[in-house]
Parts: sequence; structure tokens; C-alpha cells
Amino acid sequence: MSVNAEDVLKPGGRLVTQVPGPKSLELDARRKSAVPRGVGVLLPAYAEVGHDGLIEDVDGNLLIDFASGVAVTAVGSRAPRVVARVRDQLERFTHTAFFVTPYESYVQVAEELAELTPGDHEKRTALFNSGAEAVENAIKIARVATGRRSVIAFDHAFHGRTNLTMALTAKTTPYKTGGPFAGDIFRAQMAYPYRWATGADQCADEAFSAFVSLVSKQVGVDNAAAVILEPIQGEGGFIVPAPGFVKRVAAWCRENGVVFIADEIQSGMCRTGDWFASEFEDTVPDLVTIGKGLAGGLPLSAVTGRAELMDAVAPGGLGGTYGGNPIACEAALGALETMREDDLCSRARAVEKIMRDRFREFEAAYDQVGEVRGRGAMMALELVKDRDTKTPDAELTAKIQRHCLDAGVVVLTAGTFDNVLRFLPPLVISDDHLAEGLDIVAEAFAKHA
Ligand code: PLZ
Repeated sequence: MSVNAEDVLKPGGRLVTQVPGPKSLELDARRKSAVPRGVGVLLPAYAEVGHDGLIEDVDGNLLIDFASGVAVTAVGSRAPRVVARVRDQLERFTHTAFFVTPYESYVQVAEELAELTPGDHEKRTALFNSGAEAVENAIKIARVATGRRSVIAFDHAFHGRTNLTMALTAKTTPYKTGGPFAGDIFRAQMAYPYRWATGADQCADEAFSAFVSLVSKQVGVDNAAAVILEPIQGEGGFIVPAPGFVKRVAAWCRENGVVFIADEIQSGMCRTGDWFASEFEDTVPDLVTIGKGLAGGLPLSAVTGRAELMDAVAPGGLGGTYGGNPIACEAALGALETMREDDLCSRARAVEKIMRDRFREFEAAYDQVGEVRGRGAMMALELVKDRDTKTPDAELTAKIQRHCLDAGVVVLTAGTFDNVLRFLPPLVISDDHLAEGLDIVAEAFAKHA
């Protein structure tokens, strides 16, 4: 059942039932007795068909997608080049295990990521299944390569939900349940300009000094294997570090033999208007973790980095049954081709402009909009009770999100204080659907702010 979204999208016709509709509600009753509540569901409207920036649900409603399955379907949820390659691969073989019987697509993904990631040094790439698995392996590589043990992560960081990555992730509820967590993880202050006590102007300098002091006084430089940082923080609330901070941390790492890992799982793959967000900071990471947008919706992640670090782990030391699955690799080749051919980095910048213009209007109209921030198709609004106190307004954030969800617009929240509305539309969303979704966000502000 495939419906052309353009035909269905007549005024007043995007939604044909309440959201979620009766069929979705029936499925959701089954979910509750089959799936644990820990696997939360934001909007129980069950997906039937994807149409670029829209998701058609089982009741025939067309939801405007401002989430992309958390920054995954950048090229859309059934990009033609991805579908064609996946189909073809399915006809040939589904799996061999690359370390048992290799295949070309894995090598080609590795070659392409070496080209696309920042820096022209010699690189290697290992492929995995999830973002968390890539992060785990990046840390392992850094520890083996340096012979050191400690890792420094930042406030508001999100790196995953496995045991080691839970330790790296900053926020407890809902992510960090079921410790004890891995040791030798230290937390540095993030250069978060909006909430820096002495003001945004001091932020980069003071945060950098605090970072150096933490590593020298509490970690010990000789123990420090790696620093891991999201060049734009994702779940933490799309915090864009104060200009210069990321670059200085990376340079300090280089001078001190510490591996600098950029976690670009959310910010990479054209999302922020360039292939990787590190590029805006003029930073060349030693290792980059990549996931989400990489394979057009199929599970694939990567660690790409300096050859001498990546090759430190002995043969057999990096792997996993499914890592670099051939169908996922073909999907990645299709997604990469789409991003290149359709210039989705430029598209991300165009999406930014459309979103930013609307968000500026909200900022002018409502005192509760504390900050508009982000880059490319990764934009956020931090909501506060008022601009003087900057007290986080989680209630208003939840109300606006609820309003959008009820109107069939899938909007995510984020942030340590649950007060950030974040917008991650597929890069292929049309201007019209983007505008229609933003109109509903505007309606939500008018009603609740
Ligand atoms: N690093 C920067 O954003 C995943 C998680 C959603 P996985 N972020 C979305 C949720 O509630 O679990 C993420 C990320 C960054 C690592 C990860 C982890 O990637 O593919 O979810 O393991």
C-alpha cells in the first residue's frame, strides 16, 4: 500500500483520524502486553509507509517527521538508491561475517569514510552495528594504542546505553539504569555558552582551563587514554560548544598523547550542513564515531581514525558477528551516493535557514524562548520560565511537544533539564512539509506560551 504523499496532503486532509487512530490503539494494546515499558514509545501511531518527510501510519494519517528516527533517515526512509542496492544485495547473500569471508562493500564504505572524515592522514575504518558499539570500540582502540586507561567525557554528553557507554553518558534518568558502571571515566564541564555562569564570552577560556585542570589534577595526564566529545551535543540539548573550545581541547590532546574522539553519531553525515560537525570547529579528530545517518535506516556504525591508532589492536581484537553486514554496507553506499549526488549538506543549510527564521519569530514573540541554537538540520529551542533567571521550563516544553504530537507532528525533546525542543527533519523533507510542521509548532506556542 503506497500512497503518494502529495496527493493525500490536501488542506485538512493530512490527518484522517485522531492521532493515534483506532488501528494504532489496537496495536498499542498488544504492545503493552508484549514489550516491556522500559522500551518507551513517544507517539504510538504505528508506521505503515515512509514518504521522505512524512510517515504514513496504519490509520492513513500522515505524520510530519521532525525526528528522522533520531537523525537516522537523513536521506529519507526509503531512498531509491538505498532500496535498489539493498534489494540487489538481498538477492546475492545476506551475511557471511566479514572476518570469515569478506566482501567488497565493507572495504568501499571504509574507503569512502576515510575520504569524507576530516584530515588527510592515513586512516582505517572498522564497522559495527550501533552507535554505542562504535563508542565502545573507539575507547578500546584508544586504550590499546596508548596503554593508558582513563577517559574524559563531558557534562550533558550522550554516548549510548551499554554498560561502558552509560558510564560516559551524563544524564541518569532515563538512560543510566542498572549500574554499577565502568570505572576510570571522568567528567569535564562542557563549554555551554547559554548557561556559563560568568557569561558566554568567558565560556571557551574558562571551560578549557577547567578541562586542563581536571585532567592534570584528577585524572593524571599519563593515565589519560582518550577524551570523547560530541562537537554538537545531541541528547544533551543540541549544545553548540563555545567557539574555539573543541579545537583547543583537540590540540591539547595531541600535545599530550591523548586520543581525541569526536562522537559524530548524531551530528555527522551532512546533518549539520557539512559531512561532519568537527569541520566547523576546524578540528581533525584522531578517531570519529559514526552511526545513525550512515546507512539510510539500516543498522551500521563505524570508527574511522588514524591508521596507527586503529592498527594498534591485534587481528581478531575488533569485530562482532554482524559488524559491517553486507546489506547495511550496501545501504550505506546508497546513502553516501544520495548525500553526494543530491548535495544534502547544502540542503541541511537550507533547512537551517527556514527553521532559524521561524525560530527567531518565536524568540521575538515569547520570553520563554531562552535560546535558538544548532546548525544545519539540527536545531533547537531551549525554553525557560523567563530570560533573567533562565529557569528551565520542562512543563512548557512538554505541552508544546504534546500539542505537536496530537497534531501529527513528530517533535523530540532533549536536554539535561528536559527543556529543549529539538528538530531533526529528514534532509529530504520538502519546504512545504517543513513549513506546515513549523506552523503547528507556532500554533503550539500561541496556545501554551
Ligand atoms: N552517541 C552522540 O546521539 C544515540 C539515542 C536515543 P545507538 N542517540 C539517540 C535513545 O534514547 O537511546 C547516540 C548519540 C551519540 C552515541 C549514541 C548511541 O547510538 O545507535 O543508539 O547505540
